[in-house]
Amino acid sequence: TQSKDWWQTASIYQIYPRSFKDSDGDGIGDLKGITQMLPYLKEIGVDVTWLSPIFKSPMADFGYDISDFYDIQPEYGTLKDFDELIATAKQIGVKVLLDLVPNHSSDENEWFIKSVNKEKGYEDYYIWHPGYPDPKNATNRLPPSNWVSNFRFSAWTWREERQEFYLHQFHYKQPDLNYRNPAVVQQMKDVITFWLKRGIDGFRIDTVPSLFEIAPDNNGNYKDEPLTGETDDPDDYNYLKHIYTMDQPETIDMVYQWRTHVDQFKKENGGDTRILLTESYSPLNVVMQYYGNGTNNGSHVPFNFHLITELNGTSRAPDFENVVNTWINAMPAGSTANWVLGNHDQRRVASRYGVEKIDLLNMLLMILPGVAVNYNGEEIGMTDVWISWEDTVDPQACNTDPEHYQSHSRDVARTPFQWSDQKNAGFSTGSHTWLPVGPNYKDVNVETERLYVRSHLNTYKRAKQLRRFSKTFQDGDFKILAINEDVIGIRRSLQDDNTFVMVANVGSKLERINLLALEDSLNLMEVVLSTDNSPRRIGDVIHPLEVILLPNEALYL
Ligand code: TEU
Repeated sequence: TQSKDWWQTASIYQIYPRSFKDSDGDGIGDLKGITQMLPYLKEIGVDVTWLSPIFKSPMADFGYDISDFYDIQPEYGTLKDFDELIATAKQIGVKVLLDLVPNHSSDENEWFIKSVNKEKGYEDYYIWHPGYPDPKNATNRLPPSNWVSNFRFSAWTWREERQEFYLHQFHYKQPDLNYRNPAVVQQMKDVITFWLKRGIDGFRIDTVPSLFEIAPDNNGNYKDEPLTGETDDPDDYNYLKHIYTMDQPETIDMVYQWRTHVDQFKKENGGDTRILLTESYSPLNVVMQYYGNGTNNGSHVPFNFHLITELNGTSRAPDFENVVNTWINAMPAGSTANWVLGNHDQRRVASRYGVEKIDLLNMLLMILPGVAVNYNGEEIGMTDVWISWEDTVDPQACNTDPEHYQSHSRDVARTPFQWSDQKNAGFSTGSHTWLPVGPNYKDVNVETERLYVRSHLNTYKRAKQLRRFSKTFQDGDFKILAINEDVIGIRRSLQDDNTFVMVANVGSKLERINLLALEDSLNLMEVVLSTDNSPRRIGDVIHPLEVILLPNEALYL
């Protein structure tokens, strides 16, 4: 088999910088903290990390509202700290991806301020519209359309100075850039070049489906979106079917242009392939177009969120098999699969599936073919942290009320990383952390889990090592062994190399399975890895005629 490019078997570890490691005691994570912890990434076998936004920002959406795309948020450090981070990462062999947030900027970005003031060249940098007179109130104006923001309320906000509304698909402090303006398209390419020159290996691209909205008609009017009927609350994002604000045809082409741009950068500057990861929760047929269309290449990794959106703790083995097959069968020929277990917008995987399934899931992630994507904390089994209304800072939750915020809050998965059983879980020496530390940090933390042979951390590490060093894990054929409703079976095999079988009991009762009935070629099998609840030890030999599995137990054989 042809050897794969570095990213095709990568497992990518997302760092949420604000919560990873605080080096200066202000209760907020920073770049020096990340640099200091790069050896930890190496220790657990991570060779690619994606950093959520580290750019200058008033933090209305914790960095997804950028006021200067060419500078670092002072709380996080300086460009010099960034260069040091990259230099250290290169030294120890960790690739670094940054978050590109092209859809919007902060309202405090100088581009927006210039646009508000209609400065030459910036008039159409954002999406402006005068709206309509209010028949009921002469001093009021009505917004251009019924469009709703992801974080509740109208997607249009009135700007007094300009006497016009601007569009924002997220917070009102995140005005949408206008991609029908070539100057904006060029500006974002310049941003890409700037960071590539500083030595990064690619980008995760934020909220791709919202890049373009439908253009106004010949009379300058925007179409209203139709109602879903799901809710009668017109401020709720789910009130509307987002057919004019999401996944417009121009968006796919923009991704292809960015791919050309990073490929061109490599041609001119050499080095390894720079990659693009795209974030979209769009329907499968749309996500597949991000890969490319045969003529144009697109995203290397159009995120596959199905492990998040389609499955949970009650899913049966055929549900898992279905999710895996669906993606693999839909992929264009020659592309690489990817699997995302969690991220900073979702409840923690240990809470979605139940913490007793964390090892099983990390093992599943590592044996699936293609790119694996983990969110920091999943390797130690961090769980959602309950946050009071008073402590809530996520704008998506703050825009609701004390009765409803919990189902909207993303704070629960963004609390400080749990390094040790010391003060603030070893995250910060400060007197206060920006979000509270999870109450289980005395047990669930890196230092403690290092000490036990059987811990989430050590299971993760070992699974990760197999992925890094085994040719079969990287290049082997992939086959699902349909066993029963409760047991997932996966086989990876490569000619002249080891065959690996994973069996995982996602059900709630003890299972006895006969692997020989499925694969007559299997001999006595050695346990290569087991979940922390397993009575099996690495090196135990078992007979494929009867493999016994406890609930939530998984084995690599
Ligand atoms: O999220 C985009 C996105 O699809 C959101 O609607 C997401 O599904 C929602 O937050 C889940 O509750 C990206 C970022 O990942 C998110 O953190 C940002 O808030 C958002 O873009 C705006 O930049």
